[in-house]
Amino acid sequence: MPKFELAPLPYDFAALEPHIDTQTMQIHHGKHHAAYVNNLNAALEQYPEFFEKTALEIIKDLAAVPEAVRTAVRNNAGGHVNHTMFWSLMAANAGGQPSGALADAINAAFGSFDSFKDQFQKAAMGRFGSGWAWLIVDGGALKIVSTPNQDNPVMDNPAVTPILGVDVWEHAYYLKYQNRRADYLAAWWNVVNWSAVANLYEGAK
Ligand code: MN3
Repeated sequence: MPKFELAPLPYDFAALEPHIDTQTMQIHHGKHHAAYVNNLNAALEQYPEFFEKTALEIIKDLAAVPEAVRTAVRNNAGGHVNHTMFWSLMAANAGGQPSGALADAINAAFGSFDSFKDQFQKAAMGRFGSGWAWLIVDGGALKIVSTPNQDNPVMDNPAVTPILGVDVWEHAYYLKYQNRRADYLAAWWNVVNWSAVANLYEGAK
């Protein structure tokens, strides 16, 4: 069975400058994400039947994972899913605002795009320690949630679909922003790839 693999970053390490710096992207992808993939493969070595599943399928049904490796799989399959998604949700020359059905849904759910940004940023700032903030589709409705560690909203409810997520682990921002998570988040909006978010939204509806 093929093991899990680290896909190349879908753009140059410098593509998100000056908002996300090159060295952070190199270490975040080449060291942190790579470690999640390697640790996931190591955890599942004795249970190769799980290599027939996708990482997303695995984290949607962690109860099926043997207890001896369940925490390692939760953390590392979660890390693999979360980071693979995170890279795809950023791009060079991105940012701005969503359009079309996604913009309409955000306005309907949160009042306005600016109000959505405020609420999303609050969720990201309010996550104590390491974790993520997410925009998810839950039963057709848009909701903002946050998770600790490398947890993903599908671990609690496999029926939801995350369509946007931001990594608020210090490894995502410390080299450039040190302890200033708010500054990182303010810059991060400039690299959000709204067309990728809209595609996930269309698929989730
Ligand atoms: Mn990370």
